[in-house]
Amino acid sequence: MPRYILHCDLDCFFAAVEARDDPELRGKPLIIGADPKEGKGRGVVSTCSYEAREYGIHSAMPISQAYKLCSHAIFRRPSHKKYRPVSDNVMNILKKYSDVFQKVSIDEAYLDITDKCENFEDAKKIAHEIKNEVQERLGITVSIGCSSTKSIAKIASDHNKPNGICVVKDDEVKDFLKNLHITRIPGIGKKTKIHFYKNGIKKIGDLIDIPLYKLMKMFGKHGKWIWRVINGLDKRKVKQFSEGRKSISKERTFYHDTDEFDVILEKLEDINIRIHKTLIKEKISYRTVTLKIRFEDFETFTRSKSISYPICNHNKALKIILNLYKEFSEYKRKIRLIGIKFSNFERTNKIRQTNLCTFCDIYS
Ligand code: TTP
Ligand code: MG
Repeated sequence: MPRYILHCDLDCFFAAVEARDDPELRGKPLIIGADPKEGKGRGVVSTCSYEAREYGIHSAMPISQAYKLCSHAIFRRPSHKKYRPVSDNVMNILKKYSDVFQKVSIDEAYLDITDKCENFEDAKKIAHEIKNEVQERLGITVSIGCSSTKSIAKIASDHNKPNGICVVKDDEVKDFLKNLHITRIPGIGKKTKIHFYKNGIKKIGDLIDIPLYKLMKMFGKHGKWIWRVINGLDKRKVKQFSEGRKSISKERTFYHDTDEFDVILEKLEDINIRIHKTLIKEKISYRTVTLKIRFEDFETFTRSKSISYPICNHNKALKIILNLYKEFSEYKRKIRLIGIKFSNFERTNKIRQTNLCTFCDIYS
C-alpha cells in the first residue's frame, strides 16, 4: 500500500521572521547569530538569508568568519521569543492537513497524508495548499518534500529550497538520489563522510548498486540504514508526539527478587538506554531524573534529582540514577521492581550531534 509523506521545513526560519517584520532587511545578506564585533566576536551564526548563503555563510559557522566573508551583511541577534509563536502557528496550520503529524524541530515537521491521496498528484496539491496557507497567513515560506518514506521526503524538502516543492515517486528514488552528495543521507555528517571517501564513495550514486550484504560488510549496521534509505525502504512511521506529555518512564519487575548489584545495574542500563532512544527521537531534554524501587515486601520508594540545565545524555543520566540508588544499597532487602522516570521537559531545537551511529541505533 503506497504511502504519501510530506516533510515541511521553513526557509531560513529565524532570518525569514526578521525580514518579514522589517522590510529594510529584505533581499539583503542577513545574518542571525552572535554579535560579530567587527570580526572579533565570538559565537556562531544561527542562520542566514539565502543572499548571505551566496557568500558561503551557513549555520554554525563562527561569526568572525561570517564577518570576513561578508562584512557588509546585516547582523542581528536571535530573538527566540519571537520565533516560538511563529513556529506554533506553522505547526497548527500543518496539523489541519493531517492528524498524523510529527513535529521534529522548531521549523520542521512530517505529515502522513496517505488517507487523503490516491496518487502523488493529490499529494502535490496538498503540498501547494500548505505552502500557500503558510505564506499568506504568516508571511514566511516553507519548502516541502514528498515521497513514500520519511528519509526521502526529508532529502526532497531540501532539494528545491527555498520556497520549493519536490515530489519523488517510488520509481524515481534512485534517479533523484544518484547525483546527491552522501551527506544528504540523514546520519552521514562531516566526520562519517571520511569513511566513505576512503572507499571512493562521494555521491549517493556510488552506493546505489552495492548489495546489502556488501554495504553491511563495509559499514556494519550503518550499511543497513543506508541501504534502506537509498532503496526507499525506510519504514519509519510518522509518529504523533503528544505535546502534553510531561514525563517518560519505564519500570521492570525482576523475574526473581534480587539484591545483586550487577543484575540491578544491567536492568537500569537497559531501561535508561531504551528511554533515551525515545527522548532523542522526539528531541526532548529533561531536568529531572527519578528512580523508583519496590522491595520484596512491596514497600516502594521514589527519589528524584533535578539539575539546573536540560540534558539528554544516557551516561549523565546513569550517573544520577546510580547516585540516587546509593541510598538504597544499604537496605538489606531484595528488590522486586525498578523504574526510571524523566520529567521537567524541554523540547530541543535540533539535536545537532546526531551521528550515523545514533541513527542506526534508533532506527534499526
Ligand atoms: P534549519 O531548518 O536547519 O535552517 P533554516 O531554516 O535557517 O534554513 P533552511 O532554509 O536551510 O531550512 O534550522 C531552523 C532554525 O534553527 C534556524 O533558522 C536557526 C536555528 N538553528 C540554529 O540556531 N543553529 C543551527 O546550527 C541550526 C542548523 C539552526
Ligand atoms: Mg529550515
